[in-house]
Amino acid sequence: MCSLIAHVDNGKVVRVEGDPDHPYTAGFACGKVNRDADLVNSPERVLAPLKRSGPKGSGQFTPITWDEALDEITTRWKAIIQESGPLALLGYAYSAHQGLMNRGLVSGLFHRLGGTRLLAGTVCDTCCEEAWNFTLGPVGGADPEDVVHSDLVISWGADLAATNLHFYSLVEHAKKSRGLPLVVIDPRRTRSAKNADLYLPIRIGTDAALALGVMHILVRDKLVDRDYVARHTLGFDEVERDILPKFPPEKVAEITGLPVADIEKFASMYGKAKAAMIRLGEGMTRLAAGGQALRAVALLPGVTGHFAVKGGGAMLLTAASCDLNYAAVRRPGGGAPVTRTVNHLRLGEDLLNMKDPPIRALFISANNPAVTCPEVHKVQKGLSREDLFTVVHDPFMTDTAKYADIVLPAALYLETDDLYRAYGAYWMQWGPAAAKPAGEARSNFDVAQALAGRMGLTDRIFTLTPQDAAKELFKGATGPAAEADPAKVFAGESIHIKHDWDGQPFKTPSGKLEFYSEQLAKIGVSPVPDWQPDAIDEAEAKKWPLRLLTAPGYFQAHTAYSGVGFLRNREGKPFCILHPEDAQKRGLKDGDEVRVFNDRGEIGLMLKVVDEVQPGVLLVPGQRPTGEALSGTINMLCSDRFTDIGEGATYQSTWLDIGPWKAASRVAAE
Ligand SMILES: Nc1nc2c(c(=O)[nH]1)N[C@H]1C(S)=C(S)[C@@H](COP(=O)(O)OP(=O)(O)OC[C@H]3O[C@@H](n4cnc5c(=O)[nH]c(N)nc54)[C@H](O)[C@@H]3O)O[C@H]1N2
Ligand SMILES: Nc1nc2c(c(=O)[nH]1)N[C@H]1C(S)=C(S)[C@@H](COP(=O)(O)OP(=O)(O)OC[C@H]3O[C@@H](n4cnc5c(=O)[nH]c(N)nc54)[C@H](O)[C@@H]3O)O[C@H]1N2
Ligand SMILES: [Mo]
Repeated sequence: MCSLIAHVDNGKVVRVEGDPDHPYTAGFACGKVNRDADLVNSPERVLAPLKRSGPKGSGQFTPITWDEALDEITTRWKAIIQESGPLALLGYAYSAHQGLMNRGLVSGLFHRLGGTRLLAGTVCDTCCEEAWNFTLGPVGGADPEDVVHSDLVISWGADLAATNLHFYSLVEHAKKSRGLPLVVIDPRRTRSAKNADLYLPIRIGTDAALALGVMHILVRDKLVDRDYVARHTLGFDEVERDILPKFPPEKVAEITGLPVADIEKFASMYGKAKAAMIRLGEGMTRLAAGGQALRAVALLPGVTGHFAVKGGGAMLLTAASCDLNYAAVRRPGGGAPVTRTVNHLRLGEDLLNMKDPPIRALFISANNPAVTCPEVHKVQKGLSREDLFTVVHDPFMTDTAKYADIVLPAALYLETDDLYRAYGAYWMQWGPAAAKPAGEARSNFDVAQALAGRMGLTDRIFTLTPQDAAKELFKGATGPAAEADPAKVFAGESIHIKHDWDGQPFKTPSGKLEFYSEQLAKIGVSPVPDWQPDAIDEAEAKKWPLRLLTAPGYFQAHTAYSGVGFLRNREGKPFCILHPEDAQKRGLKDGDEVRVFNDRGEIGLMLKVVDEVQPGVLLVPGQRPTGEALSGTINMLCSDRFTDIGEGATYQSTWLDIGPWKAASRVAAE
């Protein structure tokens, strides 16, 4: 998360830039955030509350006042609670507003109402996060700014140029000034890969095999730090004895599709480095065995002892090391009321099939599941239920909002006061509103408080200003976050929140890096890292010739920037990327309109033919709204199956095929 400066003229945000005085943001922002003035001022924003006036999904609405909207919502909720109990309510709120108040208090509202609880984040990072927690415990990884001390950087399934520009810029600088080598491991030849000293175009879903193959070579070549292993890790002996013999270089080459020479080269670079930093991305975990992949890679610095060295180790996320008293906002009233859960990625399934009681009232905030959730056909069907009362709070008329009974206009982050703590770096900062909300838009925080008041909730948190509410987070905070001086924070100072560095800490049950995890054994997952083909994946692969690769768009992050015409055009009409060999086989060429299909349905996209991916892979960057594509959206083809760890999304366990678009229209016409 970046530290930004918003320039304001006459009450209007006219320009947004990276703060030049911030050590990590260093005066620049990415291509998307640079356009955030266009986002707040977008002519496409919803400016007043709306009530549905046509069939669900039609997008026909008439404006109403806030009082009418809030009264209708709370009257309906009270009636539903009376008839079916609070479990008939679901607050489906996510992270588009990264502020701790505007994200947290919406959850706090539904917690306090005793609604069905959302297991949030399974669409994104629960698989990688839980796999990390089983391995290192709930702690942040290496400080990205310590890369100045690294002698090797590995971008493992992270497209740095797209999603981590500030880290990438430090890497590029070190590359130029002192020849810091960069290794990129990614099925897509990303922008970062083009700049790498070694690029490994790994087969999707085989990262665990590569990591175990590297360990095999480290053992063979006596590059294991036996002292570190003995003192700080648990279970390496078992891995060495039972698992590593299965992964000699030739076998790993067969599994991963990489040449033996490159595997040897990579292992040797890694084993000989003194401070290698692995930047882990989430992409490799969004498939059936994603958790094991993350674990195997995150264990590598334990074999070489790089976890003990400044500039070495691994970094997935950092937020777990910021122990604020989040419960003050997210769980007012304390404890967990009797509840049940809906998994974030199973919205469609649960809207259709949950019983006793069924979900009857749905509040969606800062989330666009009709595009970003797998099994979109099910999501659409669930949202179309006539007996479901849906409220959507969003700055834009999204695909999801079109299904709402009531749409509430949301303020954007530049229009709200909030406290931010980064999740890709160790910084915290207060971000005051730069402008008044557009039209009648109101913030998530504000709406949660208004609804709480009308529902008769009297907890203090629902009456505080955002700043006073944020102060509650520091009461009962622990660790470095507790040392932050709230006075400085609220004066706008950026606070660095990392401990003085003394090697990567581990917060597992053993207090060590767990090659062997008893906790995993208990839930029936292999307690040691391993790679095996997945039976369902293999069956799908026999039916369909192509595997889906999903990666971030450079100018569109999910759908949050689809309200900015400039960025939409820069990204271009929703497209997919196919290797020339696969295109030729099907008589397809660059620029064609194509039909992408599997058992779940078909969508229409533009085709780019480039060798950015290997044969057998179809890359669809980002998730784009249905109105922008030729037809449909990629998640119509993705299943809602869970990952091995963390019940996360498996977008990349999707197989499909591609053909000319005309054929599809002909079939439809017949
Ligand atoms: N520009 C931009 N920035 C974003 C976002 C965006 O959509 N656009 N989204 C934001 C969000 S919500 C998130 S969670 C983060 C995610 O940020 P990242 O973790 O960096 O992104 P991922 O989507 O996980 O994809 C990273 C890379 O993983 C690769 N990958 C896919 N499968 C595999 C595999 O099996 N093995 C390996 N080694 N690599 C694989 C993809 O090709 C891709 O290049 O980014 C955030 N920032
Ligand atoms: N196929 C496939 N699907 C994926 C992924 C993938 O890699 N492949 N990635 C997954 C990942 S990592 C994630 S995180 C999810 C993201 O999925 P979503 O959470 O649905 O993300 P967005 O599409 O950005 O939708 C956020 C919505 O919030 C709105 N918004 C912005 N600011 C505010 C605010 O302050 N308040 C309110 N109320 N609304 C606001 C935006 O207008 C937008 O409509 O998608 C997941 N879906
Ligand atoms: Mo995400």
